Amino acid sequence: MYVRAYEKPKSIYGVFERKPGDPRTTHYCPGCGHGNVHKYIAEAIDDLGIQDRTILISPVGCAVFAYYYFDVGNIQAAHGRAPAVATAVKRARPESIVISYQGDGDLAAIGGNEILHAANRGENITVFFINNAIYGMTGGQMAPTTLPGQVTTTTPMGRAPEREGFPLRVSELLASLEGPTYIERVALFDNKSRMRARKAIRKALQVQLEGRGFSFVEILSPCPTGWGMTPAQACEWIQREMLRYFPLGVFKDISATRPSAPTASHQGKLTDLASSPEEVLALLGLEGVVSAHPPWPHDVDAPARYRNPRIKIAGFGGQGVLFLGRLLAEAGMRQGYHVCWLPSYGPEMRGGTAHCHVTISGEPIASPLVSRPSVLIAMNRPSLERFEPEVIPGGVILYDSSLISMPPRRTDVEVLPVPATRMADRLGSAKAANMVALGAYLQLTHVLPAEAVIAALERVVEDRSLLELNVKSLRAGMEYVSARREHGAP
Ligand SMILES: Cc1ncc(C[n+]2csc(CCOP(=O)(O)OP(=O)(O)O)c2C)c(N)n1
Ligand code: SF4
Repeated sequence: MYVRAYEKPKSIYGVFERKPGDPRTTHYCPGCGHGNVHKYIAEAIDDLGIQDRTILISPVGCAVFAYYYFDVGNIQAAHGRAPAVATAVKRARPESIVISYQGDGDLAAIGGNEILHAANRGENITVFFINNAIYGMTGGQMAPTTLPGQVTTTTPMGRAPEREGFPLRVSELLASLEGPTYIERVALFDNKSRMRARKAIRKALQVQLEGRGFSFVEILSPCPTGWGMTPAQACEWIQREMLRYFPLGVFKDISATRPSAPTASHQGKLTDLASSPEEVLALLGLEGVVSAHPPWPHDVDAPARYRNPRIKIAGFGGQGVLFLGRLLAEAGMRQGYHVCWLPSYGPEMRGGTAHCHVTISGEPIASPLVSRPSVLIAMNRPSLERFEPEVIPGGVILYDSSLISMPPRRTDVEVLPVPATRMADRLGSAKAANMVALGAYLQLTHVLPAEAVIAALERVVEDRSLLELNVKSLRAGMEYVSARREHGAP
């Protein structure tokens, strides 16, 4: 009788689309530990019967292509951010099994902060940390885990602790926190150590499955290419050199005593809050003010070219550009649109630009970033100079002509100069220039009724005289555009 003694885990694809020429060979170098770890994770997923609900977050590093191998839900995170993404996924979908898969550059260098806080919060996620003491993908630079004396492309004379510090023992560091449940360091250098790694990987997933909190397995893993060794030499090097700095073992395991909480209260709460539009509105104090299920679009008055604007608002810090953006977004929300407001607190110089991104749309918004705005509201010259090139052809540039003497150079956009600061100054305070600009924008495009903005203003501006000044300035901006039109301007 034929008995199949060995079978590929179901959770690993049979062919790897990334390599059309040789779709059964991985992109990893011969002898690389990533392959072993992939196999052990996939076996554990199969054994635990969690393939349909596993979501693997792959890092930036050699494992960036993990999604070509794992037949599970996959997300690829920005460098070092996998624990943050894993946190979000787990909290949004507590029933899923979430794996953060990271190298030592990704986890211990650029992502050092992320892992510390995810562990400290005791997120019910599993992190597999591939410590190969080097940045493999980028050609063998020093990592935080590089050994003293180890030669890398950035430490050609060997890592000197007095210059580059000591290797970071991440497992020991995390085990000192209260948050984590299970932390173990394993290695891949012979069959016995590999079987130990396999067991630890399985246990870590089991801990998560039972809802017992943060589980973490550090795997000392060969990188023959980065180390300039054969696969066999790399295994010997782990045993001979790495174990001296990175002793194996369980550094923390309270899985037997930590209560099982599949929807731990701190995770459940967020999910509950976000679970219905009504609850989101209640959270914002807008229940009864905005319909949770409005019909849209409302912008029947707006000419087609102005609809669904993607807006960038920029000016000096203190000109109220972030507030202007928030107000627009809230007014849009009151009208039943999908909206997004993203402030940018860049490392601007004093006197430079502060800006925000606002999207108002009849459709769900994929990205909060507005890199090609259809509307630019520029409140000072540096902002105009910086963002004018980004505006899409046919877009709108509205600028404060009392502060910007050089008009935009673009001829393929609609330009609206508004002496916002001067007008606001005459009305009582130059600080209300943002409202003049907003009024002008609304009157030009009709994307939102002024009443929606005034309702939003009433909610956030408590001081009566300030509210009056803001409303007056908004109306002045609207009248300015109407008057221009009467004088023949578009
Ligand atoms: C923001 C950012 N900074 C730097 C890089 C370059 N980069 C790509 S992978 C990597 C390090 C990868 O090393 P490691 O996490 O140890 O994974 P390995 O490749 O060894 O598996 C770096 C620095 C990048 N892609 N993005
Ligand atoms: S460079 Fe190192 S970590 Fe990357 S695939 Fe090759 S052996 Fe593996």
